[in-house]
Amino acid sequence: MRIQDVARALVAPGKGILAADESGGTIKKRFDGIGTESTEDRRRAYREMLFRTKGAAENISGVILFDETIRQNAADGTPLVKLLQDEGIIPGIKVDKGIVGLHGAAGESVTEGLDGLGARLAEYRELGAQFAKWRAVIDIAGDDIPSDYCLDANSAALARYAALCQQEGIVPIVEPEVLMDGSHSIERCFEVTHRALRSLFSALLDQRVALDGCLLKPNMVIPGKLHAGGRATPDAIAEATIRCFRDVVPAAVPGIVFLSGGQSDEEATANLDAINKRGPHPWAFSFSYGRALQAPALKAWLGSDDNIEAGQAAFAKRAKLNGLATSGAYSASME
Ligand code: 5MM
Repeated sequence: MRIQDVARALVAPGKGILAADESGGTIKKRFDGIGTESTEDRRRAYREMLFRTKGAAENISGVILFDETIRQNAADGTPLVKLLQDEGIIPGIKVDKGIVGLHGAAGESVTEGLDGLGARLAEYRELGAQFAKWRAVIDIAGDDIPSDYCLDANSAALARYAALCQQEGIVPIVEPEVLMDGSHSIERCFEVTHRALRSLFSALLDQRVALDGCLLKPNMVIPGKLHAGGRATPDAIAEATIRCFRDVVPAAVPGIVFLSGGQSDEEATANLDAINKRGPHPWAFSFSYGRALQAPALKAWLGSDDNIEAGQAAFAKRAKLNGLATSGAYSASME
């Protein structure tokens, strides 16, 4: 398939992406939360549970994997990638190597992973990956950050990654995440997200990335977790998010797949739904959730093989409700 076709398939109506690419430290934190030791076997068992969920392909177009997972086999010896492919779910891979402090910019970070990336992408392609993901982290919990220097350094890395992906026939998902950490208002999130996206699209165009062959994975425009005014309504979030994206995201991009970023599972669904109730839009608005798709499944599974059906039911429910939210057809009464 051409990268343009893969990108469109990932945002087909009613479908979105499962981000299951937690690195070692992050999956340990998630497993700590349910009192489960993070061993290679438990990580395999957990992800196998998700990937074997019956009917998941109705609402899940693709799964972002971590390096360990793309090489792992299910308990019966079947490669986990094959479980997905047999259901018509597209395997993807996280290729960034995490964040490091940005030189000369206290409190700011840049994402690493460009060295040798072309060769790694070629190997991942052989292992079955058709799309990739790279996440930049933009912290705004301070008056003077983010600096333009930080935004531009991250945009340059995202664009270089995206260009390498397209060279290897892999769809790049570009993820500039403006964090929800802090007490900032929705207007401040709007201002920073606007700046981050302007910087990103300028870099993507400079590096000749074909916009119709990539997907954007951003935060919604939303107040900080500690904002004195509390949570904004789905309607307020939808209004600010759409206004921001209409201003700076070219219509050539086929899809915008949100991260959940610390929203609860129900909030993330309600907010996506509110955005799509205000459609039609120039792009498909869908999801690429990690925590908002997995939190109830983790709680139901609790690390035990006895709870696999309960874990799968919890995952299937979130996938279905988010699938409905891609067309504005969700309602809170379905919870
Ligand atoms: C699933 O979490 C992803 C990997 O995180 P680490 O590299 O920190 O281990 C993360 O990139 C994720 O894809 C996005 O942040 C979206 O996930 P959420 O949980 O915010 O929806």
